[in-house]
Amino acid sequence: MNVGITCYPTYGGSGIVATELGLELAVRGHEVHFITYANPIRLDPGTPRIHYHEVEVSTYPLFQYPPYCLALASRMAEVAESYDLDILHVHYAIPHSISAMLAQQMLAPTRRLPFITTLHGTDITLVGTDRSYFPITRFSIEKSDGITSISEYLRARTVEVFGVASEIRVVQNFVNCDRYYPDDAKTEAALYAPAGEKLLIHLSNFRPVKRVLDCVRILAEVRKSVPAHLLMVGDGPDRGPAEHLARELKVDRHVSFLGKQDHVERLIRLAHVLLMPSDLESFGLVALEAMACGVVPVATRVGGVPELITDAEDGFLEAVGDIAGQAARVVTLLTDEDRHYRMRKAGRWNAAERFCTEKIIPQYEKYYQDVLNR
Ligand code: GMT
Repeated sequence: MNVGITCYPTYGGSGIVATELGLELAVRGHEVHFITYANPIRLDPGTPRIHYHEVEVSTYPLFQYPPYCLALASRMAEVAESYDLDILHVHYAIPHSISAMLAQQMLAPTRRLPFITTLHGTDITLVGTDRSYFPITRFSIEKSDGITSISEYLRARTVEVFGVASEIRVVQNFVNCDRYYPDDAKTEAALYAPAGEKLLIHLSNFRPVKRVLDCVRILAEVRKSVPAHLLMVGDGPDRGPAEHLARELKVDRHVSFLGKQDHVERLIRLAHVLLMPSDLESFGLVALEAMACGVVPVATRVGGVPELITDAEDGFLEAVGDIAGQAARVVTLLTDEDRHYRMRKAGRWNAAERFCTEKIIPQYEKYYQDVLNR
């Protein structure tokens, strides 16, 4: 199949899923064309059967807001025609599905170009419910030839909020278990924890929904009973406030802010526990990546997270903002080796059995075929 993929190419779960999906499809023999404004972060354009088409957005003095959506639509139509695309798969509803719809209409006189929209979360829960984007988000969903969502929670929420009547196929997030694997010896952990402290890790885009300040508060609480060090991976608006809070709580020596990192799997497997204290997660890809690496997540009981983590079996789920509760779970994991061992094994098993690429990618391939056959 010739598949066109559009996503946000910078750091963020939806772009990561789109990129990893494209790479996996290419391994399975499909020709994959990324149509984005920059090279997606985890994409090596030298990979066989992977093609990258940059969307250039020209600016003119009249354009206070350069019309990216239109430039993208033009490029999608051009690529679809030149490379005989069978299908477009866009990740994140706004504005990608509107551009796909325009490209489809541009080509309608000569060829069919169905498009699938994958909903990732904030496109529905935050952006989509913003009054100015609500009608266009609903319209973009209704006009898609196929819709997938990354969790049952997000499917139900989309139906509830937008009253969408079309089928939404749930295709959950996935992880490549050959790249995300445990390192029980944690050989390089000493780089960050020279005195043998236990390592906690948090990875995100540091947006308010991630509650990164809670990570610092949890560390301060944990350190009252166990020596621990926190790795903060990623960047975004709440990084400054988190650094400030670490100084205020006098734990700044015990937190490393590492910024954006390309090979997160190398860092995740060094840690004992992952912190994901989010206000909302439609799935929580990073918790899945951690589980594949044998790192136990302590997360909040929100959105689609319970579809991934079974409380007290392969991770812990606590209430949003309950610092004492989350810190207590971390302390249990850092002090009870047997428990930690059982839970990290259960997490790896869950990741490999239910969410590995071999299980999930065929679901996308099948869905492409279903949409093409309609
Ligand atoms: O908030 C993020 O982590 C970024 C966001 C995105 O769309 O880039 O992530 C969403 O998509 C991920 C991949 O499908 C999901 O695993 C995340 O749970 C989801 N984030 C939220 O729902 C807040």
